[in-house]
Amino acid sequence: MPTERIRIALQKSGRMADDSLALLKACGLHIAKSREQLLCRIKELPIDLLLVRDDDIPRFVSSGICDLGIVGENVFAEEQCAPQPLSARIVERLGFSRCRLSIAVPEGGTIASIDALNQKTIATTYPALLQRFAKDNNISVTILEMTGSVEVAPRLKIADAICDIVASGATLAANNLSEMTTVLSSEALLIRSTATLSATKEAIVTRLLSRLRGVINADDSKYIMLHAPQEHLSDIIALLPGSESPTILPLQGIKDKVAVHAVCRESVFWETMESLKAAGASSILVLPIEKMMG
Ligand code: PRT
Ligand code: ZN
Repeated sequence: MPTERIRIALQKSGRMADDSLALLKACGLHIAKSREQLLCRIKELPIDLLLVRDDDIPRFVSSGICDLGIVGENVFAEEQCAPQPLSARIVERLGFSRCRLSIAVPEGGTIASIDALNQKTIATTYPALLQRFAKDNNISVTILEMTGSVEVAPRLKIADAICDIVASGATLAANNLSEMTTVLSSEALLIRSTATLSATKEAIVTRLLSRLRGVINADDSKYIMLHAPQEHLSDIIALLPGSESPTILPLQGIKDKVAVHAVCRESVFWETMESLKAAGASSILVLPIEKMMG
């Protein structure tokens, strides 16, 4: 009997495609991929990748065509906000493709508050999320549903405001629009179907998730090494951001100093290094961590 394999839905091309593949690669899934292929087989593990449009990913997962999917929170939340939500749930927040769904209004216009949006027309590709926002804010809006180029709607006088994805803000600025409020903060998500998987498939998912969490945690963590005078050791350890008990090692031929090694689970900023130096630390090294487990 052939071994059961799990199938993961990923964006084929677009803003999330490269980062989604890079994350899986960091988990040891090597993809001999030609972008034209719809289905890619992973050699090392019983996993196949289905490369599709991002909009189709939640449905592929909820219907069981795929067991997992990587999709933007904006796309997933819009589906879950619709009258008939899908049978899929979030397994892990992946930290890339960060953006926000925001309401933007013409610069220098008359709409300066959420209340002022009442009875106005708002163009969007996210009608369900916009409707929920209006309800939560006790306003009534006319939703003009568009499939793209939402930012041109106010200039065309077909809408008073827009509700669209913003990342750097450059698109809004180029269209003389200013961001008024955030409807949803978004990042890439790993989602799965709410249906029960076979024990074999569940074991593959568990193994992949453990690797994935290892990569995500490692991304936020740094390995820090420094020399510390014995007399200031406790002050220096207290300055290490988000570290568990550090390793203290003797230094050959030096009695009053030790080497301190620690995994810091938060970013190590220049300010932290300056404070460590001011507290007496020397030879401070901050190294990236590729993978973590346990
Ligand atoms: O072809 P397919 O349907 O798969 O892709 P798509 O064209 O629908 O989506 P794509 O590739 O543009 O984006 C995929 C996902 O990336 C989105 O669903 C978001 O989760 C996330 N993401 C991150 C963004 C952006 N940043 C982004 N800047 N999605 C869209 N934009 C667009 C936005 O619509 C607006 O037009 O970029 C413009 C705003 O960008 P700034 O930097 O000018 O503010
Ligand atoms: Zn899309």
